[in-house]
Amino acid sequence: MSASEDDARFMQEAIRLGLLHLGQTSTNPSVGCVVVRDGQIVGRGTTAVGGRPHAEPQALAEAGDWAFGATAYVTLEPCSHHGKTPPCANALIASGVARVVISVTDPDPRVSGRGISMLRDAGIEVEAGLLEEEGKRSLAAYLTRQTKNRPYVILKLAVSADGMIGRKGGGQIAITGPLARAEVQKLRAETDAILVGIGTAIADDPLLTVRIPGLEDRSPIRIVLDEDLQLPLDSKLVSTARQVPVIVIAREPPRFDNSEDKAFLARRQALDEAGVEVVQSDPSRPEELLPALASRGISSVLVEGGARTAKLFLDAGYVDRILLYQGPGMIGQGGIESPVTKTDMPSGFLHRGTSIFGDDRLDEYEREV
Ligand code: AOF
Ligand code: ZN
Repeated sequence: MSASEDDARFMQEAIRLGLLHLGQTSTNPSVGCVVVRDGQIVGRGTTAVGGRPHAEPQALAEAGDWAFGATAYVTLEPCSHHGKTPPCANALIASGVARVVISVTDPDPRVSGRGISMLRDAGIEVEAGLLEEEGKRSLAAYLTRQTKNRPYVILKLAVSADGMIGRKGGGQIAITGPLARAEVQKLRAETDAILVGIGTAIADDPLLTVRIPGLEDRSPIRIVLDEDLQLPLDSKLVSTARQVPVIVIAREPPRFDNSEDKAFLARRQALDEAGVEVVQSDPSRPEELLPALASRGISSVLVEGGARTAKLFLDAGYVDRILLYQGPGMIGQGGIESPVTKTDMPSGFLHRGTSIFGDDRLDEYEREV
């Protein structure tokens, strides 16, 4: 195997390690690192759950003395700043590694190129940009928040064979089977927040948590776009708000003193008392809402329903990835048409692949960058 094939293979492993804590590292990206000496992996690291320690010191600690003269593969440029932990560039220098291979340079203004110069100044050979496209995909949430001041938006839709996402006026119907549903829960576990519109919250009364055994503590924040605060106090979302946070995005509190306004304020207080956080931001303006979520440290949002909410984000051009699940059943008369189907995809999306989950299929699309 040639040196560059080896490099690619080890970077692939670093990317795989980085993906392990996706959605679990708060505002920090989930970075992967491997330390390789004489063709053998001697240390592995993933940014810890919560964001610290970073990946490199963990991989170096595992490598111990074997790090001397070794090559470190990192998915993101090692940090150069004294944040809550000392700079990873210093840790690499102190370990005696001879070479550092990086996939993606860090847009964080505290780093952006300084990590690389620190390593080079210390006489370490540095290469950047290996498997950059894959690296960027693994860090997409972090990179989007850093460079666009908004979270990375994933739109998930489950459509019937005749292109419907549900039935008008009717609660939850199973469009996909248990395997596809488990896959969606895994995706929730890797995302910072799930978002639905009030229509879906009322019609389906969803829980929007992760129930996969072993991943139960990985439920993301749940967000409801609810202009008039119609979310029922006895809904599953509200009754579990103290276990898994719920944020309701509502219109400005009223300024007049009529009965309608008093009712709005009373609903707000009741939600507040139930542990739901009410955030004021126009729910029909994703251009305001998304930066507000980014400033709370939310780097990725999974939009799970319904048609109106999906269209809102699609029309505003904020959807980065579409996951289109298709079940075998038909809904027919009275169905709610999906805003997106395989044959009617908004322009600018590239088909990334198809997977099969039992009787269902998943097509993934990504915005062209
Ligand atoms: C690395 N390795 O594993 C990660 C890095 O808040 P702090 O002090 O932890 O710093 C967060 C910043 O550190 C973040 O914005 C990004 O620039 C970098 N993340 N860097 O060397 C890692 N997760
Ligand atoms: Zn670091």
